[in-house]
Amino acid sequence: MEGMHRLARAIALLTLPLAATAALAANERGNPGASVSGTKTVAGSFNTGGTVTYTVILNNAATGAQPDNPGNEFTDVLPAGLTLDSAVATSGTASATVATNTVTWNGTIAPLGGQVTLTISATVNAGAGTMISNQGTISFDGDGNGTNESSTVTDDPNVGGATDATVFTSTPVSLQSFYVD
Ligand SMILES: [Ca+2]
Ligand SMILES: [Ca+2]
Repeated sequence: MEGMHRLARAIALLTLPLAATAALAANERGNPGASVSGTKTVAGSFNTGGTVTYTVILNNAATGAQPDNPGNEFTDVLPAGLTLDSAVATSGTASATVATNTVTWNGTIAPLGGQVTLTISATVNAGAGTMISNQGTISFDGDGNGTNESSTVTDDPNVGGATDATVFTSTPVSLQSFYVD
């Protein structure tokens, strides 16, 4: 019996510090994780040769901050009917790689409703009547461990679903005055 007690105590002495160490590690990590979603709208001149502006708003609804982790937190490859001109952001770093028609963003987003707004400008190069559909990809750290393991896509808030692409149809140049009036 005495031997059993000693064994039990030895195991307890071994196990307790391990549990304490694990709890400490979780505390030190400290980030409960982010949950980032994004909306994307488009405005401008939809005729061939016209300039359109996409507004992307990234929002972090969770209690954990989104850190600037390895890799892009946002990526948007514009479709062939558009030529990328520029991209800017209200915080972090937006990059416009014209050669690949790709916008990327890196940065942090505060918890509980923190936002960053990206403004992307592009020129319509498709002929009239072309449906131009575009959706950005968001990468975020849902478990707060320093890597972006989670992803979602942007949503057009003017369309009913949760993750709708943002779509417009290019118009003939001659119709522009009609639409402006
Ligand atoms: Ca990053
Ligand atoms: Ca993670």
